[in-house]
Amino acid sequence: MAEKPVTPLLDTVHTPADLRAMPRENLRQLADELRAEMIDAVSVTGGHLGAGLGVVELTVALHAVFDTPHDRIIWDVGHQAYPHKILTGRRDRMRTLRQKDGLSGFTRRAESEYDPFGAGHSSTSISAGLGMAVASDMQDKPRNVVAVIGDGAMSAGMAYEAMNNAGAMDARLIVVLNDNDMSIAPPTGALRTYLARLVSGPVYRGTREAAKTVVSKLPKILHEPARKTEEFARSFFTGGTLFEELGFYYVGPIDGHDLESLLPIFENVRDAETGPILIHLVTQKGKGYAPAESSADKYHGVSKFNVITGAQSKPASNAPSYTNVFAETLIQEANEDPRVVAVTAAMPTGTGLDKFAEIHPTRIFDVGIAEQHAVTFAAGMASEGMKPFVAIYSTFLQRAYDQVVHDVAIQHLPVRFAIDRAGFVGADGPTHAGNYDAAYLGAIPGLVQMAAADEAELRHMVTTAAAYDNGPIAFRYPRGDGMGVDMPARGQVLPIGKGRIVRQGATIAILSYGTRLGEVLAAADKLAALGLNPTVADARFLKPLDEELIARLAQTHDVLLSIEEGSIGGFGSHVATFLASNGLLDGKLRFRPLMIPDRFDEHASQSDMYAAAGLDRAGIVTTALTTLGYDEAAMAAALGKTS
Ligand SMILES: Cc1ncc(C[n+]2csc(CCOP(=O)(O)OP(=O)(O)O)c2C)c(N)n1
Repeated sequence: MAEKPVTPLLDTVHTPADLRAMPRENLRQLADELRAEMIDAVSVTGGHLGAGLGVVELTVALHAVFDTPHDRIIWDVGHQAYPHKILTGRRDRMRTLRQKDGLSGFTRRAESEYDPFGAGHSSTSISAGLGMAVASDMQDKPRNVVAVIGDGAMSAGMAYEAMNNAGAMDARLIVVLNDNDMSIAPPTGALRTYLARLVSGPVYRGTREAAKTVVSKLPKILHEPARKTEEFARSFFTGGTLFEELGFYYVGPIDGHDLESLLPIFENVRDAETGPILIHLVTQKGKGYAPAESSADKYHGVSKFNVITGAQSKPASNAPSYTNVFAETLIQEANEDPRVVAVTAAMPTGTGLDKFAEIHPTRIFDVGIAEQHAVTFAAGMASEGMKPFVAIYSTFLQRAYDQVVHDVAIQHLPVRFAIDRAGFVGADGPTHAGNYDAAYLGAIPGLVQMAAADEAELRHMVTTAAAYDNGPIAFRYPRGDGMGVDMPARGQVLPIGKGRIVRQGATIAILSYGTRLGEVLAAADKLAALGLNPTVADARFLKPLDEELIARLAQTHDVLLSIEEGSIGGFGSHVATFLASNGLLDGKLRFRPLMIPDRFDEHASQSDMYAAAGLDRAGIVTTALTTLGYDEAAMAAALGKTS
């Protein structure tokens, strides 16, 4: 007789309550199925893989022991939450991850009641968890709050601000330190060494006998079951002094893939009446998937891939990425000037500085996830005559705003800001949007701001920044590949505050700031086919504005459009202020700024986002024609002629 097919356990888990009803001995198999499901889903969508693989057992154990969603689990960054999504009613949508209208790649309050706090940027979980724990106390709604934070995220100041606060309070907060000895790249810094020392201590290797000797040392405050749990006892043997000094009970280090350890420890911690507790788990990023385990970045972020071979698909492009052009040009500058140094906040690969490190290993500083420190550290170097380039994504530089103002700009220190991933970032969604840098930096006096129209311009801007010593200078460039333009062998120093005319026409002028220039030129072709031949200019600088150029465009055209890949408050706002303040809007000129709409855009492809924002060629043509006074019928007739 044929054997009855066995239903996978994962198929029976619709919510964590189903998992809690399961016999404990089934959880190992459930974890294996969860891991396989996650690999399969991410192979279809791409996304964050390694971090999620490393927390499969942790995710199962947390949902098995804690009463979610009443108990709160906060995933720091949120990129490791895919297994959590699968177990919390989102399995059927996993293959929509990071796509338009699909699941977010991070935790998100609007997406599920099991996501009590959204994230994307790192090191916020302990603060949020402490706030929740205090709120439940004040509202007399007892619940457990668990913050899961990685060793990489633990390098950020905010985590210590939160621990310092929590340790002095009696709040019932459980922090799980997920120590996989990886950030995106291998972590750097003294904390890493400290954690490694804890992990290599006698207890982690340790014997049952050693554990037993410390049972008597357990704090009385713990409930009786905890005293009997050998795993719990072991933890106190090792120490974890740093965390204890900060007022936490320290439990660990513990094998984070061993469900038989995790389950009783979480139970004990759940039932113990202590103040804040930190559980130190040792896990492996990419666990259980050979291609991930053996790769250098443990498959932190992947494109679609073949599950059998692990080979990732990359869209073909002949143009170099902006990131590579930045890195290559910075290497050229550093070859000639020993004062050029580079700073990254835990993103050596993402910023291209890993290439710089190959050539100039002593002149790159990976400071960990510590954007604030990165900026002030660079300010310190600049104050001593070095030429620091701080390469940070637009979204992460938000963290260091005060440092840019207070430590760099007020002191006129020549720190160079290389702002990568400026503009729409696509699949990462609103937490990672690079929309705001032009606006937030534009408010700062004396900070020179440039945006590259293409990869050749980026090369010139890196060279310009290297040569500029009069104060801070920033240049922004987008995610992705360049336009495929001819690359100059070496960058040229651009005149500060000067734009350029790219195409001379009449009636309509389009003033572009940054990489929308390509679309502007395509729109100009389309308008030319209608008998309108617009002037196209590349502003290059937001600050100082090329006032002479803008005044000329305003005085010699009927319509002036500005365009940028940034929010309100950015380039268009500066142009509008200049025009209005100088009476240039008092006559016949019609001015329209094109920018990213004032809303948080959900994740989608970059091209969908341009279209939705009206920043593609069709959107530019439509704005130009409506501003000229075309009504819908006239526009349809005109566009019909060209299509
Ligand atoms: C403020 C901030 N800077 C940089 C990043 C980019 N980033 C995302 S995950 C990550 C590494 C996190 O390492 P860890 O906390 O150890 O988690 P793991 O991926 O190893 O599980 C970094 C640097 C971020 N999300 N937030």
